[in-house]
Amino acid sequence: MKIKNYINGEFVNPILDNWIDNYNPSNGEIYSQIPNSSDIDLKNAFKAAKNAFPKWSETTLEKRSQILSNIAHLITEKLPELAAAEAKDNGKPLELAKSIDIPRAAANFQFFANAITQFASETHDSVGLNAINFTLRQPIGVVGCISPWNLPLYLFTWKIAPAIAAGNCVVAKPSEITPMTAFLLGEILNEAGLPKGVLNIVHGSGKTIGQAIVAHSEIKAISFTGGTQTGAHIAKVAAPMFKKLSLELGGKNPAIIFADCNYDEMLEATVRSSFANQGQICLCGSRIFIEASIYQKFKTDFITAVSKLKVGNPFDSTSDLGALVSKPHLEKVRSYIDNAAQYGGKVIFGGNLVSIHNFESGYYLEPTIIEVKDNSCVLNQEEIFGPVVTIMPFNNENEVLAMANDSSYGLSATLWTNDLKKTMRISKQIHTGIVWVNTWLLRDLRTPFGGVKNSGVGREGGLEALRFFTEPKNICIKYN
Ligand code: TXE
Repeated sequence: MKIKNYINGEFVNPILDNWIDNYNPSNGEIYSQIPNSSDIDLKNAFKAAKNAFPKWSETTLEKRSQILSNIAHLITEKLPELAAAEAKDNGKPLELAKSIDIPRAAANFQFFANAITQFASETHDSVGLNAINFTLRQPIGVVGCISPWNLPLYLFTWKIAPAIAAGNCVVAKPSEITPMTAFLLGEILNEAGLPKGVLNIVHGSGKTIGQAIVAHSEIKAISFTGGTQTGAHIAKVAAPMFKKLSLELGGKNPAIIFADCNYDEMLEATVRSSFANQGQICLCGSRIFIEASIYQKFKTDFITAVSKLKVGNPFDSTSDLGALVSKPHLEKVRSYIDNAAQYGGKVIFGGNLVSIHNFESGYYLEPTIIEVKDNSCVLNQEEIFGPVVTIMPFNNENEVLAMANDSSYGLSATLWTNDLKKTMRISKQIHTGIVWVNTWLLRDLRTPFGGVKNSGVGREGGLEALRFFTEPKNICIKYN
């Protein structure tokens, strides 16, 4: 099967007829091909977007909102088909795709369908000067959206929905590792009545078509989610052109567990925050710090709980963990486990490949717990991005705060305590963009989302996303 580019509302082959193999991680087989798009394909996609912009940017908010709502409804209608495609393409459990990925993709469109009707701008009355200022929030024009493989449709739509809601036209590129649901979205866009050219989807490798989108002189804003190194490279290319940039990058998120927390809730959530989606979520808590007085108990209970997780083929409804996304990624994750001792860690649970009956060539790995002694070790400093967490004890609040902040990343933190003062002190002092207290991954789409330090720049979510995808213009009128 061949996936096609979606340009100007039509499905087209790459002009140079170059293709990339697409793997099914659950069994290691090539099951489709995707366009290895070139500059020529980008030229066509850009042209379609540019042509569509004057009309789309002047389309009423009600009409835009209606179309986004249509898209949301169609995604919901086609949930079984989209979830199955996501599980096959990514390796994640089908149940997870059904309950999280696809519903969230629909929610992204529905949220911004509503949000755009409430997006207002400011006026400033220059009292005593007989002048009034008002600020327009105008769409930027053609913008670029580049998304990763861990939550394919979920993150792709998280960018696209606010971009088009705000009146922009888009050239978007999903990850070449998980292109399928973005491809299926094209059909939905047509059915929903999105005018031709408003959203164009080009497939291919980051180094060619991704790079070309970022380097395109007339694509004025880039929203990117992916690895920190790629983000740094994108910033380097885009900065001299003064593009607007929103970069959502990696994380090495601390989970801080105090003895005074609600223990059972914490344990259940910590298992999820460690291993959901095979640990391939930028928000997973991968450095777990436990107050010394409950460390031994936690260690025993955590191992017991994790040992109950089932690694299995993604289509088996009893699988808690599916396959990792690709062979190179599996190898990257394994190299941390294999070198754990050298890095000062001790694997206390898991660490082995798993062979699944009838899916023997898939990329399966046990959920893995490594005990470490020092937060400065490689295992606590580098993003592993797989089903691997570290645990270590701490003695007091200052010590754990210092360790939590001793990281080049700053995306999110999870805090488990029932002490309100401690909650406030730590939440204010921790260097992350997001803090969850007594919960994990509870998302309200109105809230700002993003990180500090090497976790990126800019915020998406709610009005922040609409601000990113618009350019403020102040108009000052003098009257006498
Ligand atoms: O991501 P890439 P990779 C982390 C995780 C993972 C590491 C590398 O640690 O192991 O990043 O993953 C496109 N110009 N995260 O290499 O390459 C690429 O085609 C423009 C965290 O798979 O950053 C894809 O569409 N685009 C993360 C997207 O960037 C380029 C999720 C992301 O891929 C490009 C994924 C270029 N030069 C990985 N090079 C998170 N924050 O959730 C690549 N791309």
